[in-house]
Amino acid sequence: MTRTTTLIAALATLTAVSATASATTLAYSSFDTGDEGWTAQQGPAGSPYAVNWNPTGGVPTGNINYWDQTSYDAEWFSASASFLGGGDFSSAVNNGGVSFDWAADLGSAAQMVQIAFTMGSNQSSGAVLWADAVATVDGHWYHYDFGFDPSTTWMIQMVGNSPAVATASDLNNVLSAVDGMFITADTVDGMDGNVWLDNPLIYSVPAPGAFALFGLASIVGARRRRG
Ligand SMILES: [Ca+2]
Ligand SMILES: [Ca+2]
Repeated sequence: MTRTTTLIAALATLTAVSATASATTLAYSSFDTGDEGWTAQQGPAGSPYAVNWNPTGGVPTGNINYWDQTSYDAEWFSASASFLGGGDFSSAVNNGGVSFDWAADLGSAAQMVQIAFTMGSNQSSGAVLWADAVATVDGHWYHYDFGFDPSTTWMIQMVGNSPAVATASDLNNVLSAVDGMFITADTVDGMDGNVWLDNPLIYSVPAPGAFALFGLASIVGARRRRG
């Protein structure tokens, strides 16, 4: 029994190390010490509004919050320039995605939460790439994760064109030159709804390395030799 317990503990440690080592953070905001320059705005060219920073609450703590203050306009959380960095996230296409923790206290019966990326948003060659997920609206935190691959239906609209389902080539194109990232911050226009955001993350996941498997084999081998 002692041996089994020890082995399970070793496996748990190995799994934790493996998970930590395998995901590469390309962009991240914890909101643990401030709003990190995020705002809320009516899309790429819209007016920015300040968001509230909450030092407590969140996942596990520190988050930003937007309260819908304008009628008839939808607002999105808008990523800061420092979050976007150079704007090249193409290494995560077919190999990563974007995730965040999100909460809302007011919404429709089939509320959607949307994530959108813009490229060259003020140029004739610009594009918007977006995806939606059905949201749970009960004031509690939920985690949303959108893979940069066919597991998520990404839509694209190039300037002057109709929306279309995005191809891998489209994902590569936009995600190599991102100049804006937007997440739903207003669920019901003109009503007193609150939306909260924490842990926006763009990540890539390298193919599972042989190292973790090798380590596992070594542990099992060592146990067997001792037995
Ligand atoms: Ca946080
Ligand atoms: Ca509004």
